Amino acid sequence: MCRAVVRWAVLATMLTMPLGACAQGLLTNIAHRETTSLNGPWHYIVDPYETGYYDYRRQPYDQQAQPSTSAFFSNHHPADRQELVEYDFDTSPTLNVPGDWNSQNDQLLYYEGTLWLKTSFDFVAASTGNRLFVHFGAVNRLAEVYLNGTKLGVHEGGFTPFNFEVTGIVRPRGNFLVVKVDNSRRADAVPTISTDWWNYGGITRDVTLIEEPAAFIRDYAIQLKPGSAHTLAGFVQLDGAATNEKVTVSIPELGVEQASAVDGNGLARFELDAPAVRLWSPGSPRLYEVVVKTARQTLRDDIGFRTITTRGADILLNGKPIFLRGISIHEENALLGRRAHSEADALQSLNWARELGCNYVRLAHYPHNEHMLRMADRMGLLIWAEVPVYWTIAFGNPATLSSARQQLTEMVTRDRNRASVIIWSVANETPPSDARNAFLRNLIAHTRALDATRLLSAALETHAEDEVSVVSDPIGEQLDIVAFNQYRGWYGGTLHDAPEARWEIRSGKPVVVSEFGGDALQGLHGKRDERWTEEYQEYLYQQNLKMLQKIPNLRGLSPWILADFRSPRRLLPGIQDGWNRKGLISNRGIRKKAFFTLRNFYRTVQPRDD
Ligand code: GCB
Repeated sequence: MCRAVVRWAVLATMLTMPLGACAQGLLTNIAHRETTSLNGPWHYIVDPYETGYYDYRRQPYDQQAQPSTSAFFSNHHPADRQELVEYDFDTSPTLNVPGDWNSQNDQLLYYEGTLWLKTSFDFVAASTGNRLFVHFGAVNRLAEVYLNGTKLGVHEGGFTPFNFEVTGIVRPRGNFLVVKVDNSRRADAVPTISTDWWNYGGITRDVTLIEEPAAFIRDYAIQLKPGSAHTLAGFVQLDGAATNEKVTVSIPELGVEQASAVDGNGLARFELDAPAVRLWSPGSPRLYEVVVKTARQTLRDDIGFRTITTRGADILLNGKPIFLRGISIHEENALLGRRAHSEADALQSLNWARELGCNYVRLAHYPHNEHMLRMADRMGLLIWAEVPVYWTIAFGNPATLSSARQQLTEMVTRDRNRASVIIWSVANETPPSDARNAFLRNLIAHTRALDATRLLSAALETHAEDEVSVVSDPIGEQLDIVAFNQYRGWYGGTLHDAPEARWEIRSGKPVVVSEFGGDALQGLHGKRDERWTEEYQEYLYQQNLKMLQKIPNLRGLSPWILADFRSPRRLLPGIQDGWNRKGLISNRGIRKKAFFTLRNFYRTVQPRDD
């Protein structure tokens, strides 16, 4: 456990490591484990001056200092009426967890900094030998976690899960779990200081207490073996198991089962021949119950099997060429103006995408919550998943690279059993330079080592050469799909002659246009050359679609964006008012004219069997 005692000698090393290195081996498939939800109202204290470390007077990560009773995580109450204690969680207000703080209290709309949250719970384990873990779906951005005054560890990265073991710390009654959340933007973080989305702070996804046997199934992967349409291959990772402990993987519906023994690290690899397997696709999103079993535990999951490859300029799903009819989505409930976190939120976004005629969604610009991926598995939507390596992050900084690698690891570990995910994306609009190219090459190699079965991409940039739009990013060579963002008619270029525009894409690979679009205030009407009107946006879509269809290798689109979303960069009064208005659907849920333009286009390219 990454518990408190870290000496100064190693502190220097720690500073160059991602803070999240303190989080432990990730438990996956939380939905099907023995769990107790710690969601609900949590008491909170807003702490812009870091008073929670009061008279601790050292840097937050100096673990040598003894916690004083005045530190917030000690949750101390005065022993008598003499004692000075200047905080009290129990009489402080509450915020709902999961949930961002910005949308729950008007005074916190723009708040960036530290906020402490506390919940209390009683818990009696089902068996004394069992192990306990506390799991967070995501905390934006830097979380420091304490249980009953003991520091469990820290995690950095606002969109990926983490857990800490709490065996021996949980007691039957009166546990208090305190999380210091800091959402300050930082130049060396991923993402960095400047983004075009709201920096929602807080415990934005579920918090769960998990009870496991002494040796338990921590993680597993099962997919079609590359090159095969019926051999399933993967691994099971046990935690706390003795060498040779037996584990079986079965799919009862297919009548297949394979027993293996774990090695000294608790790892077992397996292969299963499943000749009767029916492949998952958007037209037929078939999921099978997969059962992973040891002598002490049975863990179930619903998993689909499909292949995703490329051949020349084609993207092949189960061996057949496919066109990705997509849309980009932020993790936001547009109608409520808050971070999305529930199944209902996921259903709203994905139903809108389906209404638009999509078979594919780009989950921008960071890993979304697991509901989105599981729902997409069930609905038959393909997914582009990405990490927030966005714009100009500190490419030369090793700690920034570690943070990006860690977020990729957590995303792939959580989602590699989801059939819907076909593309891992390592970056968005990152201007080429030696440092950036080396950074992305590192991420690409890392991602391929984590998962060799999916396609890799990144949203690249274009540049103009003699009136020709050129895509020639050297990173394209390392990717399976060359994707780029372009904003003809919004940030540059004219619309009337867009269909005649010349494009040069220096690659024979499949091309996906990962973004195009323009703002429209829903209900504002005018001529098609009047910015901010629905007619302007409609014309922009018409002309861009005509232009982009002429790109010979075009195999997909994910225009920007499904719904209006909050962004502090978007300030024009009466039009933007803190919202990026490039949505095809307004924040009141009303479809703009361009929604129907794109829907009609998708109808023309949709094959009959999909
Ligand atoms: C982009 C970014 C996206 C922005 C969008 C815009 O290129 O990738 O995050 O929100 O443009 O609206 O400018």
